[in-house]
Amino acid sequence: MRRLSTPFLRNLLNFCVIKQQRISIHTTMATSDKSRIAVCQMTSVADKATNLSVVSQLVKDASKEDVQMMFFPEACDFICDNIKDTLKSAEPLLTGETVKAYRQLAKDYNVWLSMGGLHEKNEEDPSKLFNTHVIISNKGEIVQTYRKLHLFDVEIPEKKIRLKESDFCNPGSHIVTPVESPVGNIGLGICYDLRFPELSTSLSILNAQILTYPSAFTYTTGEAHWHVLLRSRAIENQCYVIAAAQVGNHNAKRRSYGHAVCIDPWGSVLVDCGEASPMYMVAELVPARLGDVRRNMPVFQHRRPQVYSLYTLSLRKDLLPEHSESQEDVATTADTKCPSEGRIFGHVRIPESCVFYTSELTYAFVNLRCVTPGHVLVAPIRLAERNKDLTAEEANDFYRTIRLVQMLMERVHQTESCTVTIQDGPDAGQTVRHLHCHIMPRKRGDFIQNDLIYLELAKHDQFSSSHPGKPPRSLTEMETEAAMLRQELMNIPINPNI
Ligand code: AMW
Repeated sequence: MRRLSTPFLRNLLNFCVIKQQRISIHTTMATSDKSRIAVCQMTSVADKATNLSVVSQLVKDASKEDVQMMFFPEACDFICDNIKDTLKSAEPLLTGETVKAYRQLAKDYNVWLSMGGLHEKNEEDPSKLFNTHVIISNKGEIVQTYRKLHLFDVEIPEKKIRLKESDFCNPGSHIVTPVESPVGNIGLGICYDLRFPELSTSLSILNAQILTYPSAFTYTTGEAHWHVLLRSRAIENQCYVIAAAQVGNHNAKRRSYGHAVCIDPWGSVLVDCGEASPMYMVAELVPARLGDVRRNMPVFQHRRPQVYSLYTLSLRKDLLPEHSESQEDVATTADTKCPSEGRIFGHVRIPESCVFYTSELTYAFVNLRCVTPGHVLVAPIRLAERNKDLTAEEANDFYRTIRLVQMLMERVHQTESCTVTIQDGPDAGQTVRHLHCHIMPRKRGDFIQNDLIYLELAKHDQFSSSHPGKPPRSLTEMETEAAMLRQELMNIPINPNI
């Protein structure tokens, strides 16, 4: 007979006692003004089939409670006790069986799912995977993916903690736009990311209403920091925070803290799964609650983006000047104040300090909002709105400059690929009525599907009440990048073919 303590049997037995709780928070609101979510907790093991059966059962049970979305923890696909098995068990997201099964569950039970960080197989580099959070709609479509930016590389010898995620994982390279879901706009993070307020603040500036941190927090750090950090992220960003969690012993080496929670924008813990497993709890999210908290304490209106750049994409931080009083005077973003001097770019002017190359008829400058690090723009000096408006000489010069700048960016960013694109006309996404070419350095696998860059390009400077676009960079950051590019340009050998 198999011992009952094997993870497989333990999980099966636990199903008999899945605990559930309905929490009703703002009973005065009409039902349509609320949405319902379930936050889940489980104890993943090395066996994928076992974990999938736990996930399936949780989805089946919680879907009876009229929830629109369910949140599962990091590593809900599996947790192995060694790197070799971890790499072997990883699957590509688009073709892997595990995500396929999650997509089917979402469809079958008509529920949105937040899954992972999952172990995403990196087909380009089998020695390292990505830790990827996947959002699946109730139609079974993958609507967003986010690769963990901050890897958990921590060693506390006296507490016998050693987890080095970077041994087998590559970090993601960008923040992704919050997902518009039936329960609100969801900003994506994963576990250790919750320690970095830069990420959550960037997401809330991008109009996240919910911050998610699917986690597998270690017991020791969880006991000390879990609730306080999550409540802080909720309070400072005035967002709901939903953090699904792993709990208990996964193997002889690893134990997770649990306490999957949903926290409201005032910082109150609405539900807490404690240390039970598997487990889910239902919470109601009330949009009006967000409005009340944000109105009564308008911290986002009080922020000083001129003083600190939140979306720090600067390439050479070592070149950033020391802070001085005078910097505050000049540190303004190019679209909030329009300098009277500089190059015309549609309705704004680009300060000379942000221009890094000028030819006879064309100029190149750094971007206010970058889709990828090193996203720069090339435009004709004369205000020509469309491609067809260029003279033959301008067109020649424009294209020659594009080629030169692409060469420069590939050199600086050590890549051989760039997305080079013109959105020509409003229906093609042009927002600035002055012809310009986007040059975006690319890295292998930087987007889960290569063409998703176009989705981010479409969104990065689209403003609406529900979507404010990416936060602008500070003038200091842009000037620093432009100065560096000017310098690098001098190192490019003159190519007579350009
Ligand atoms: W379009 O959507 O018109 O193809 O792209 C406009 C681009 O211009 C965006 O990438 C946006 O970030 C950039 N941009 C807008 N205003 C400025 C500015 N003042 N300085 C630099 N880049 C800007």
